[in-house]
Amino acid sequence: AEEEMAEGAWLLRRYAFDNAGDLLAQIEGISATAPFRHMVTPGGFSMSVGMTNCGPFGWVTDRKGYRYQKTDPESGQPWPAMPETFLSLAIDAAKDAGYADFVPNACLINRYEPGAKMSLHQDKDERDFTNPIVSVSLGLPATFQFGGINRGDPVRKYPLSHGDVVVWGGPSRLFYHGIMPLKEGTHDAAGRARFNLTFRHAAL
Ligand code: MD3
Ligand code: FE
Repeated sequence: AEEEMAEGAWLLRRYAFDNAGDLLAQIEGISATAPFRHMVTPGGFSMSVGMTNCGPFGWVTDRKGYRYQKTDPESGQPWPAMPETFLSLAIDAAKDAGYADFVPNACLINRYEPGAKMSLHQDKDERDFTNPIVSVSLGLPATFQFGGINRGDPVRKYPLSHGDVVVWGGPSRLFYHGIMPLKEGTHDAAGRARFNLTFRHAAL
């Protein structure tokens, strides 16, 4: 079942459902090497979402700004490798949504515990906005907010559940989006958390 949420944005419901157990086990392995941490924004606020990365590049924020880098600032080591299952899932989903040449080189892993949220923002730290972003939701459900190209555009809400995949390309690539505070709950496979993988092409 697929739905076009906006021009270029495809919601592939339950696309990753059968791989979810494997993806969660890989997240556990990655976070044993590169633990989830609450990064600080340039404005000095600690994010409520815990984050880590895998792949050649990782997204980080600190007082100096938002950027992609090859090493984990906590350890100075390269980020853990991107598992083959992550890479093939992202490539397959992008292809099914009409983006045939997408090969991600960065995977940000977000961990939401009840109460955690992500305020309305645009993803514009990448170099080439012709590449889509692929996102995979796992664990507890969340309410996703999806606006438009301007901050003041009307916002629609979508539930995102365990195994849902969204491919964001075309005009939607720069649309404002966010996640409402996670509701309390326990998921059978993921526990008291929601995980989101975002696959991107970070640098040329
Ligand atoms: C729409 N993450 O990491 S995934 C992020 O659920 C982020 O953790 C949210 O926004 C999360 O930047 C939302 C859905 C998503 C990801 C990237 C997008 C939606 C997007 C890029 C452009 C437009
Ligand atoms: Fe985002």
